[in-house]
Amino acid sequence: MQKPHVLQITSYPAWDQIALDATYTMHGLWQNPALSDIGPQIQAIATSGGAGVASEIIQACPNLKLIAIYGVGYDGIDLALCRARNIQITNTPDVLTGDCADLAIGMMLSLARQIPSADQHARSGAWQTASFPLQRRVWGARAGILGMGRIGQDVATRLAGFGMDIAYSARSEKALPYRFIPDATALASHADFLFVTAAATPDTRHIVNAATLKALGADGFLINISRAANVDESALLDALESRQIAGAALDVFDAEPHINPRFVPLQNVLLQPHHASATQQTRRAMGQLMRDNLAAHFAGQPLLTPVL
Ligand code: 8YV
Repeated sequence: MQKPHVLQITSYPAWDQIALDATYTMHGLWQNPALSDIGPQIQAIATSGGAGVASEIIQACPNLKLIAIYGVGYDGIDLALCRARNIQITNTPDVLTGDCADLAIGMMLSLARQIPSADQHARSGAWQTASFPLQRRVWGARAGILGMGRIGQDVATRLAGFGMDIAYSARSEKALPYRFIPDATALASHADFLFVTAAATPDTRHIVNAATLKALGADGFLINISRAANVDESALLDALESRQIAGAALDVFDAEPHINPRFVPLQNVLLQPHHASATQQTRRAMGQLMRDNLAAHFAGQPLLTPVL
């Protein structure tokens, strides 16, 4: 039997690639396949949350029926186009929730307690002549969570262990033991630590902007593990440079993997390479779920985790 043709947008760990190659004829986009030739053969696309799929690629594949995402975010895909073309989409929710929440907590602690600089202080010998400066206490502080989906809720559960006063914004109030503050700027005024965990949609674009940052204030920290589009990056850079906010910890950037050079000299920012879900265990589970969705599709079975 002929193996189905699958267009692959990004690279995967070897264990996934071996399994995909065994089952499908994979066409890596980075190998510059002539889409005008192979486009009509492509029945599915495998991509990642960050990479998505450009609409021109979808248009070049007239027989495309499924886009399987290795990741939870589907903001990089034109949903209206897929709906109109009857193309289904799957993602990998749940399996990555705990890792994303773990990194958010790690980023909060690293930023507030300046753990990377403290390491440098001990490592460099600077400790022999000077104590490390006093830092900001985390436990008991006020947290704001912008976006109370699975990841936001897992962040909240962890923050409760730090005795934090937790509030959140979401499209609607949820049956949760935290204060609901619908407006993002009002949430920022409440927060010492503002976590951005919302899925990126046209409605959330730059939901953290100059006004939100002003409300967060000189003692407030921003932690973004969602998508760069949720934050107005140039307003954030202005706020960090002028110390209008205390600091930011970021896992996502407008031009990632390129980082705006204005971030580099800032001491009040912690920079992370979009790796919230990047543990061995979670990436294995994400790869398995993506492949299970592909397999279900080609077997004519219900998809495990459909978005569309
Ligand atoms: C991954 C993500 O970085 O889940 C998402 O939407 O952005 C991340 O978990 C990505 O999908 C894997 O490369």
